[in-house]
Amino acid sequence: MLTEKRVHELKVFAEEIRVETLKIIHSRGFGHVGGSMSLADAMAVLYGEVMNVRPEEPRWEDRDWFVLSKGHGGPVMYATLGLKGFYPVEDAYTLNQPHTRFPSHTDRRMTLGVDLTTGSLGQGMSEAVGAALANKMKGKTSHVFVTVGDGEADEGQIWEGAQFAAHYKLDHLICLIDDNKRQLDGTCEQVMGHAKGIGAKFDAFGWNVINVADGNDVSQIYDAVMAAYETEGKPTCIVLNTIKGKGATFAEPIGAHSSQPSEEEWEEAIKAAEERLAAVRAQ
Ligand SMILES: Cc1ncc(C[n+]2csc(CCOP(=O)(O)OP(=O)(O)O)c2C)c(N)n1
Repeated sequence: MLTEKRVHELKVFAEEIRVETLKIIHSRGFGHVGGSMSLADAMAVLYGEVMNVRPEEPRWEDRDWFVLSKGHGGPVMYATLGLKGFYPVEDAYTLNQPHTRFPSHTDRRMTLGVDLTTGSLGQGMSEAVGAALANKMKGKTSHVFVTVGDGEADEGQIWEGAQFAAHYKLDHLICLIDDNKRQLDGTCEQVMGHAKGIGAKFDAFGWNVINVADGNDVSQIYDAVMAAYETEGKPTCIVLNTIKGKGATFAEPIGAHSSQPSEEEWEEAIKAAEERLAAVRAQ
């Protein structure tokens, strides 16, 4: 279990990630705010506590890998990696602009700390499965984390990867579902429902499944990852019950996917996020 002090530090880290995510997207004026902000707490736990990475040596052989299969959430990854020290976070205030190293969707050739390239939904799952199999064949004990959107889980490629991972008993593969209930065109229920739920599907595919009641709570996320570490012989899927746009004043109330707010709305949102960061720091 995490100490109270660590929980506090991770909460602060999550709010720092939110502030920077907003500033990064603001530098372009528009982008995927909703699906970036819902993941901030998971990113804080992974990069703030759990993952073994070396910012000074991004391609270190024994690192834990992270694959943002929902590659449109690039900004939350850039904020996290910047705050972690892979590069000055301000470098990412060039999001998706000419000559940037920070494209809207994550690209391993462009950004330090990005392990695999994503953006075509579903593909990151296959990539993560391949990385986990390669690690296993090399006898490595490092973990591969992959984040999949609940809308992204409509892709057939997710389920080919899921079947493969269970068959090859990839117990060092951990998939986090950002179950924020919305995708591009509306709610997941409207567009393509998951019948008995995404967790039930992964269970049927032979995975260990852990449901996290509050997927924006760092302690609950951490406990789930620790339970996944204990699981042998099968991969784990952690279903994070999250809020799309969490912490972005213009996006959270409507669960917006992509946002292009006015300059006044941007200023209001960044101010609110900075105030929340200060409040969490003072707790
Ligand atoms: C193969 C493919 N089809 C369509 C898209 C366009 N697209 C980008 S994001 C998105 C919705 C994804 O929804 P979800 O996975 O729920 O993302 P989140 O709500 O977590 O941001 C779509 C359809 C894409 N990137 N790749």
